[in-house]
Amino acid sequence: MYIDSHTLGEPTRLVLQPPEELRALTVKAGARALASELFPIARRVVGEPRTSDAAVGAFLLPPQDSSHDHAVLFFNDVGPLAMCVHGLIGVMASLRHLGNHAKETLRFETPAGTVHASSHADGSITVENVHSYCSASRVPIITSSGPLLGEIAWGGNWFFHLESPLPIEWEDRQSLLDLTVEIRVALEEGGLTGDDGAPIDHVGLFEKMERTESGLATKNFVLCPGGAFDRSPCGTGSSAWLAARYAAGELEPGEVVSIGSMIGSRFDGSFRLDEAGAVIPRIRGAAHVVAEGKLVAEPDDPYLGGLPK
Ligand code: PYC
Repeated sequence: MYIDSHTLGEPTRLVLQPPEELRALTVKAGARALASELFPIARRVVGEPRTSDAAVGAFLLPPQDSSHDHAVLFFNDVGPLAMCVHGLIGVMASLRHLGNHAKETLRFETPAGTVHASSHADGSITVENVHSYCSASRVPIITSSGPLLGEIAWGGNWFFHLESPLPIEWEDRQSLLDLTVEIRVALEEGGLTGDDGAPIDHVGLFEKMERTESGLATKNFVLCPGGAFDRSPCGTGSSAWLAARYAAGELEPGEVVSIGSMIGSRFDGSFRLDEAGAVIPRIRGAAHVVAEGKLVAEPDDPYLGGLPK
């Protein structure tokens, strides 16, 4: 059985009976398996023609460490994601839909580390994400629009972020997509990676943060690994960006930034510092359940493994 939801426009498909092979594995080993031998199973859950290219899948598993309520493995149509904030907000809304109201805050194992998600009385959900940080700033990159400077940051996935040279508007989505794809190719060709040598598979363009009487605000466009853009303001991307703004001296713990997406939906993003001074982002948003269903795999379906990427 699966439950489909969207978090501020970005779809999540939660699969309640994950493949047996995943149940015995740690989340890190499960993510590795989803990147290799179990990838065809992931492709039967997300991506065209079964769902939209933008959808993120989630397998809910028993935790290995019993101090957690669940383990969760996120993936998209090209492989696993170490963490997904919009996905976790969707999982929380789906659990609520199933009648899981027992605890306000749930603790999840993810390949990126432990995260918490809390339901609020107004229906919104806050994810307290993994320690996020900026690993390099003012990184030059050459594009057909000229040289640009960006930052490499971790928010549960690796991001290259830069101030957008283009307006972040729905009508400009093709130009934004072209530019971010070009940047990702330049990152690959330039051998730029995350600290652990992992590919920087997300690219985010952000509007310069505004400080007005009504508060702090920005807006982003985020290219996801499969080539779709995030319809939500990308929670792991927002986490990485918040950590980078703190590192740049532009933001203080507890300040709330309204972070907008391409479609006008908004997360509230803030962070606290832990005992070691590390940035722990908090992303608040809302999700809606849109469908329940059962996946069927007909052996003669030529597109069981999805459409070519
Ligand atoms: O919200 O973290 C997120 C996310 C990652 C990829 C798509 N959404």
